[in-house]
Formats: sequence, structure tokens, C-alpha cells
Amino acid sequence: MQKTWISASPPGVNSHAAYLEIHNQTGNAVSLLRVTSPRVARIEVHLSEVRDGVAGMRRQDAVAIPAGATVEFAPRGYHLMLFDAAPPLRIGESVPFSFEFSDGSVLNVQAVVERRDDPHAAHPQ
Ligand SMILES: [Cu+2]
Repeated sequence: MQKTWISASPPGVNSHAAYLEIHNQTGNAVSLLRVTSPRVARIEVHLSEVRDGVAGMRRQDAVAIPAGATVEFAPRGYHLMLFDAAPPLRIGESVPFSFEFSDGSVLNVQAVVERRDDPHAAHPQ
């Protein structure tokens, strides 16, 4: 099962969570600063967390990735929030993303929209 994927949303909901793994193969710490896609108007990095027994999420300005480390974006942890895709994303569709890092490098990734068990699938906007 591929690790880069976008969670399908119920009809009429134009926001999605997206997941992947980022491996820092360099000898230096880097930070993920920005994610863009030509198909999605607005993308935020969120971290799910439970505070005082209440599940929520917080927007992250950057995600630090130590040298040689892997950061996993997965349900109940880090995820991308995709807002206002145009046209709306369809199951099976492959969506291109660009990840911009603090060292100036850019990672281009394709993610497929899939229907999987995801507590975040109906993420409110
Ligand atoms: Cu979120």
C-alpha cells in the first residue's frame, strides 16, 4: 500500500487530509516550509493532538526534519489539509504536490485519492 495518499471526503465536502513520509537524506536538519499544488487553492500542515481529552488539530508553520530522519504524516498525527480543490478531487485521481524546504530544495510528489479508514475524512473547514 502506498504511503502517499489523499483521503476521500464525503460528497459536498471540499477539504481533504493527505498523508506521506518525508525522509531527509541530507546531513543537515531541514524544515518543511510550504506545500503547493496546482489543483488545490490552500494547503496547511496540521498536527492532530488530544488536549484535555478533546481531539483537535493545530496548524504548523513548519515541520523540522532532523538530518537522516523520517517524518511520517499519518492519521492522528501530521497531515496536510487540502482546501478548495478545483475541480473537486475524485477517488483514484493522482494529484501533484511541491514541497519546499528551508535549504531551498523542492520535492515533487504525486498522491492518489483513496477511500480508506481515516478519522479525519470529514475534516471541518
Ligand atoms: Cu487538519
